[in-house]
Amino acid sequence: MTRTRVVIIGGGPAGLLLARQLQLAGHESVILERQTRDYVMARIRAGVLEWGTVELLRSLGVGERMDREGFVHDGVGMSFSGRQIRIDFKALVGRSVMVYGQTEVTKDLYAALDDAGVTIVDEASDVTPHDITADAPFVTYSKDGVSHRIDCDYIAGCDGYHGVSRTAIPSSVLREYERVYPFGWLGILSETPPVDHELIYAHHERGFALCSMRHSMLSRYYVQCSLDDDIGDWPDDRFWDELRRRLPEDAATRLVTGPSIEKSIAPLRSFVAEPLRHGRLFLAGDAGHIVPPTGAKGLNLAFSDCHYLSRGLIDALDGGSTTGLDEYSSVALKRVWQAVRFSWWMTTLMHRFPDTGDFGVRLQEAELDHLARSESAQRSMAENYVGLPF
Ligand code: FAS
Ligand code: PHB
Repeated sequence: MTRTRVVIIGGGPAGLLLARQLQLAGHESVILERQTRDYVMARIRAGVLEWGTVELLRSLGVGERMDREGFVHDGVGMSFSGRQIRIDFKALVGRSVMVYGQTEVTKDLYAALDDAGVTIVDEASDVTPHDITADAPFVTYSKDGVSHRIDCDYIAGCDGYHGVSRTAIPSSVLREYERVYPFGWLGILSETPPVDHELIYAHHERGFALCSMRHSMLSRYYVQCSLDDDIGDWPDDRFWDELRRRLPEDAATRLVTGPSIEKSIAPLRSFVAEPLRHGRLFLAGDAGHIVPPTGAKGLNLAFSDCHYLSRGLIDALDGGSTTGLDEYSSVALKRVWQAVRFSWWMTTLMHRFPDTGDFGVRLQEAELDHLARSESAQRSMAENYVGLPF
């Protein structure tokens, strides 16, 4: 293919969703993905879908397996100082979240795009956007040692934090806002029953822990760890012991352990690039922003970006207004910063920082005590966690 309407760089959730939105509106796109399909499918990442994301996936005809195999959660547990409270999303804001792994969403999107015959080039290397401020941009790439060029109307940079798209925006134009956290998350996947029917976010003097799940016999757990740690420092027994120590007693007693089938350490950062547009190049998802996973926002933000970007692209490709594209960056960033704030709030509330100190711990405990007592504080957390309106 030498010409298409939109070249999408990156075949992760953002790129796949955008291609689906364009395809259903009758517009052609091409996805250029650096990795193999198996590699992309094997990545274990997010686990919680905001309700807006659930409704968006359903509207795009890719929600059927999610509705069959996902778990609707009406609340979440927060443990601290040996006690556990429940934030009841359903009662507080009338909405829930869906526990359904990003891996599964990715599989569902790939299946729908393959069925529709959308062009996805896997193992595309040296993907490079060109003439992004001209009216006729194009993208070059190599595949199996052969160089290719695709002319297009627009380029969507959906290639994640380490992608090429953001670097195509001149440093004189791009402004970056960043906060790097002094710890990481060590995550494991185990074929064991989850410790509870809902997620538990645990604040503990030894550090943060999170109990999540993928289904009734597949649990996902995280403990805060040092950035100096590597996987070799955390044999399974050490992980399970540490997780137990950070959980409330009843949960620790219920915990069913087993061999890890996946283990990884992820660094935590808050990052936003502005603007999310330069000429005919648009950034969506992790290519434009990163949030610490504490608020379960990263994947969901990628989808709200695509919600805004697809509307702008479809209007423009239909020969209509470019207002949606002209407003994309400011509209998307308004929601991005709300998610950045909430993810920062959850992270600073629940983790032990090197400089937290005794005063800082008392502040965290006071904030958690306020959350336990105040319905308005719980409502604020609930409306952010289930997802602010698109
Ligand atoms: P992605 O990074 O998912 O996809 C980008 C795609 O572009 C990749 O497939 C990559 O191979 C491809 N690409 C990169 N450079 C390219 C190039 N030059 N040419 C072509 N293709 C290129 N979010 C949560 O909400 N909860 C979590 O628990 C959570 N855990 C995470 C754990 C880890 C280790 C990481 C890295 C992220 C995690 N996230 C989590 C965030 C994550 O889910 C992202 O928000 C989500 O994947 C964003 O999707 P995309 O924007 O599509 O970016
Ligand atoms: C997960 O299940 O992987 C998960 C859930 C909630 C988070 C982060 C990760 O905040």
